[in-house]
Amino acid sequence: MNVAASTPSSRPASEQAIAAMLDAPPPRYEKVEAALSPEQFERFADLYAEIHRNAEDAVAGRRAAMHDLIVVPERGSTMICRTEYLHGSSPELAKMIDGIITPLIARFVGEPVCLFKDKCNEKSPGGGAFDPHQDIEAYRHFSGSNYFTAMVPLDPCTLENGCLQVATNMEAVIRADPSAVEQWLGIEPLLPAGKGGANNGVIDESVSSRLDWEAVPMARGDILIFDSVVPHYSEPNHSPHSRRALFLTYNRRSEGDNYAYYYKRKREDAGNPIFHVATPTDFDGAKEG
Ligand SMILES: O=C(O)CCC(=O)C(=O)O
Ligand SMILES: [Fe+2]
Repeated sequence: MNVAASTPSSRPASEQAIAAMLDAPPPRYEKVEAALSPEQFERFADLYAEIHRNAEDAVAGRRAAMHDLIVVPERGSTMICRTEYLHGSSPELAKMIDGIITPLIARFVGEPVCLFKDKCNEKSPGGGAFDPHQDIEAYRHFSGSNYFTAMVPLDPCTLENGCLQVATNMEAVIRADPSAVEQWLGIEPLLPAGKGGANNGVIDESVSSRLDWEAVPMARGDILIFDSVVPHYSEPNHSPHSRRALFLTYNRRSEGDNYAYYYKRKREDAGNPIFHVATPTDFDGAKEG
């Protein structure tokens, strides 16, 4: 991947712009309770159940996955831990995403947005922990300066099954100790993190230990919007049931429509560490993201 030098996020920001951001950080996450009506929630759940059945058939070799759906099984098993390219695979789900999720993200960002990537993390019992990371680590090689994700749980997210935990004090930590930032991507801070291998993208303990974390339990119909800079992690699923959640990630429309390009690059170069950030399954010895 050879596009980093030309991305907007690689241009340096002025010290004043960085100081202004640290003084008045943008809202980096927002939980919208009951964002979906019960009918809308059921429709998302039914459409995803169909995708899941198709993914199971593909893993069992009964048929090819529909429309280039990406299916990631647990290592050494036929259990599915993640599916991707949902919008590209299911016109019905695409309609729901475009009609309901895209306007929510555009309101949060304050301008029109484009879908960048999408997936469902199925988070099986006993597994699925994500170490502390910033999603921008995986996306900064593309043209967006920031990215915004809607987490749409298909099962309630609880402390027991590994709900998301988000950092609440990143800017305060940086103000107290500017050396906590490894690199500025425009005005966005990239924290020091593992490079390559199993810890790729995992925020160094020296910084993550100073972050305060807020657990975000969620009910059916709630949506969590979070940007790609806010550090987050999740614990393993200690419940006996899967914790499925859709993650629909957008960038500002003014920064390009990269969904097709992202998946083209990912399919061509699936072993590249930029696609494997702080995530719980193995792929060619690296983690799969
Ligand atoms: O599924 C989770 O609990 C966290 C997912 C996440 O942070 C990611 O996929 O980047
Ligand atoms: Fe993440």
